[in-house]
Amino acid sequence: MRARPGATGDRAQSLDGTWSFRLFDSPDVVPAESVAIDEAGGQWQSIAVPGSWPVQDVGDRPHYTNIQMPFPEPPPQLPEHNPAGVYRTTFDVPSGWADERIVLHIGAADSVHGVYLNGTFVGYGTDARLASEYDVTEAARPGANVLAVVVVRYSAHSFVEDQDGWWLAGLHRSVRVEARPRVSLADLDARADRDPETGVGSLDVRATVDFGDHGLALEGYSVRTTLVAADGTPASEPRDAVVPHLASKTYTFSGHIAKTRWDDLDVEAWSAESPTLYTVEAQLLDPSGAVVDRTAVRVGFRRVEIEGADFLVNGKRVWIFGVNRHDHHPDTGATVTVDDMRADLVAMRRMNINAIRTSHYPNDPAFYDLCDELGFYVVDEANIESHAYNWYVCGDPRYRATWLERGARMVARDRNHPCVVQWSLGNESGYGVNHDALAGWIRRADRSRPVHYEDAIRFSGWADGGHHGSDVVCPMYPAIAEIHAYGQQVAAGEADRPLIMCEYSHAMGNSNGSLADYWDVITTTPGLQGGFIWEWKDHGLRQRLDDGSTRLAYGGQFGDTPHDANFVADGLVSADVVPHPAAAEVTWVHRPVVSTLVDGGVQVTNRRFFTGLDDLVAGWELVVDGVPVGSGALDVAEVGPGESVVVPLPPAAAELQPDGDGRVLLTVTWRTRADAWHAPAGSAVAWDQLTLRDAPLRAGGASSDAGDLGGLEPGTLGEARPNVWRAATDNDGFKLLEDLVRVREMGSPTLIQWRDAGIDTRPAEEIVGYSSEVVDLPAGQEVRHRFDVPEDAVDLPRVGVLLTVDPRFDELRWIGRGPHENYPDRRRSATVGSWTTGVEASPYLLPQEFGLRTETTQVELVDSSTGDRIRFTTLGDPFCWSATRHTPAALFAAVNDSDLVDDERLVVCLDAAHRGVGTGSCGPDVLPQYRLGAGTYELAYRVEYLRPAESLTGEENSMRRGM
Ligand code: IPT
Repeated sequence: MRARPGATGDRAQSLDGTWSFRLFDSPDVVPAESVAIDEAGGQWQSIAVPGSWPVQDVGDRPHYTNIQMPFPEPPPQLPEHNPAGVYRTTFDVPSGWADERIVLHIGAADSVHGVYLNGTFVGYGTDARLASEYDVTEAARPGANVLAVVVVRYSAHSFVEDQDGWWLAGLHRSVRVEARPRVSLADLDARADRDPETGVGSLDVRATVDFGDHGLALEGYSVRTTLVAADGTPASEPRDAVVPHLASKTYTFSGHIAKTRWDDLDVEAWSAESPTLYTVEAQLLDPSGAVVDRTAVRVGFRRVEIEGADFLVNGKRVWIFGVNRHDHHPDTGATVTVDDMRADLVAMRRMNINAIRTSHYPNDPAFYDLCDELGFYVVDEANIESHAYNWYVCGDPRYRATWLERGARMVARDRNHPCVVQWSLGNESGYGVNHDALAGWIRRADRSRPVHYEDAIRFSGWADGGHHGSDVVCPMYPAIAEIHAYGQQVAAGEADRPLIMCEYSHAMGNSNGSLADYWDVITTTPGLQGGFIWEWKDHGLRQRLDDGSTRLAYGGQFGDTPHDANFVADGLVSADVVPHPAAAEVTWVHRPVVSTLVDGGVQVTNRRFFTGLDDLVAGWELVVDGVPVGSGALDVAEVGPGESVVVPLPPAAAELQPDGDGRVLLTVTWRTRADAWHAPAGSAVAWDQLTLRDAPLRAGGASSDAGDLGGLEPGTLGEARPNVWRAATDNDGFKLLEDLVRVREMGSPTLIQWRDAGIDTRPAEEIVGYSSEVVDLPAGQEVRHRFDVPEDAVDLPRVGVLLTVDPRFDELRWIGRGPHENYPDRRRSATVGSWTTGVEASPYLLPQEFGLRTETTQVELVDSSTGDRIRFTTLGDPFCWSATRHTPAALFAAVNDSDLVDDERLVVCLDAAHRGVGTGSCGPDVLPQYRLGAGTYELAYRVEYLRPAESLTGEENSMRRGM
């Protein structure tokens, strides 16, 4: 494995495309003739390379497991049924390659593979997420060549590839052949550094020369190296370095490595905010001075280091706004294109994400190029996860070399990328001698980056344990109280490593509760710098059903067993990269500008570390009791990195009296000034809603000349019945995996407790005390519901009513938190305002509660074709509500969103209180302050029926006058 890029132009030939393929039940029954030069018959199919075969309909299916292995045999034994695929293709060796070495590059094959060229066995590769290269010069022939690759689904290596994801198989990354000179630049290791104090850059280039068949090095070769800026201008004079050779001093000879160093470079720094790249060009010169090989790698000048308990990039304690990412595509499985990867990064930057952990293996090589260019910090993770045999394999000497090879080959491939800021030893593999061996190797090979490994600190202690295995404290799914306590240890001098959560805020279904609460603590506690949300994307795989329709499927839906169902669908975005509602909260929590209210105006703080805010423009909006009453541009002078400035309040806001009735809010929004690679001009990247007058939200008065419910057709508006059930979220408990919860104590037991108490089936009146009062008004009704939640029914999902409405009401307008779905513990991104939406479809792959809006004083159900409206206005506290086409019972009964059918009615829930969502599917359950305790709850509202003549604007104006 090497960092030197592959050959291009007429020195390379891509073998990607359609190959022939045959599937066998096991490698033992693969006939020798299937890899022979003249293949003898049999049923061959066509298959795409690169591609995962289980998503190509060739007779083997995808299989999903999380921790458990897909088969029962212990390491290193394998199941009898172990599909093996034989891939065949042909290619021509051009006549111009006659004097060259010919190398076959297999981008990645899952699990292991053997290679036959023209019937000759040329090698065997064992890492499903790194390339294997074979020198096939001997086996290749001028003209036509027959290549056969046997790929085996499971191998002894599967026990260290037990990541939480689909077991796919096949040649899932690109394959090519290339010509290399007989004497060549085997590798280029370019170490770029920049002193953050002085701004002076240095570059250390080590070019390794391969003398091929010549054995002992030839004399007189040299390497000429030049640094080139992004615009193509030279950033240094070329320098020549002699390639050492084995003369008399074998004792001091350290390899055919030509070393060149610059210590005084005037270069710009690379960071995720300002990803300036340079190119190192290298030429290999023979003794006559002729160029016999050349290559180029990109570098970025930056320094990462740990100082005290701070992880520094260019001297700054940056925030890690991170996410865990797999290479996944709903149609092609593990095969992703550059466009797919770019689409991920675009959607990530829209959420202000600046860091990625390549969970849990080295990603496609092109991914790192994109991260270098676009600006992301990467924790690069070795392809090692022995989760099912957590404590066994990591100490097994039979796997020692595997550990080293996987980690060392990753470092060898990715070391030149400025985006890589930490090396990870892998994921969830216990902590054993094999880990320390790899950590030792990495620390010697690359002193410029810290080592990261979660289980080292999990089992040996955050403050003082696992130092051999991890330079950072990188726990998964800790409680807020735990990370806070660690920060206290840092403050007390009892701990000295930065804490960056390797996984947190599990995005499974309706989730990411308390994300903002995490960040309240992270930004105010020493030693804490952020973390990586689990995870970026749902791993749904598109599946064609018998009726011709398609759905995104999860574990078990291919008939795969054993499986872990929808635990594979836990992303911030769907498999098709459609953001889930929590994306807005993620964007807000990571926002690059924070606006707060201070004496004298609005304080604007630039949370970036290296760049100003010139690319953004600010605007303000004044909101009184949820109704916008004015807006404009906010004039903010230059705000340097990390700086704050105070700007005066807009006059309209400054004129307001601090005392008085009605809540007055000022929303400050920062938008992109021009089109950027990640978003068009005008996209909101940061916002804050500031409270100018902290009075209770008032609701609008009764509509003056309308509101006669008698005007509604009978049956339009159903009766409001008490309701304490919500279609359980994945965080409430796994409806498809109850055994996992009961036996393995994974996920949250709350759903089981609810079901045991019959909360999903019994009438709400049996669970809580309930009474209601309805007063008919000349216009509409006043309705008051009272709920008494007894001590033994605590932790209810919700307390409120459910009513159904004629489905012709298809638009929703409200005054409250929005515009996106929000819950009590995931709503800081949702501002109080006046919003409109259509009736939304379920956003989650596994149907569950969705669509709530909190802190609402008024909601209208609108018939968009006639303009008719049914309006609910609070008579007391603001309420929560949702209006969807599904009852909680129907959502709970459905197992895939493709099963959902629209209800005949619009299903409206009005809640006095609603439980938070938390992250209990993997991590802390809902915090106490977002749960529903025992006691009395009231929900009171006026309900009116309005016809089109009474325009909302008129009433908004009357509310404004009442200010
Ligand atoms: C942990 C894994 O690291 C990750 O791959 C994924 O499984 C995630 O959490 C849950 O979705 S495993 C968990 C048992 C802590």
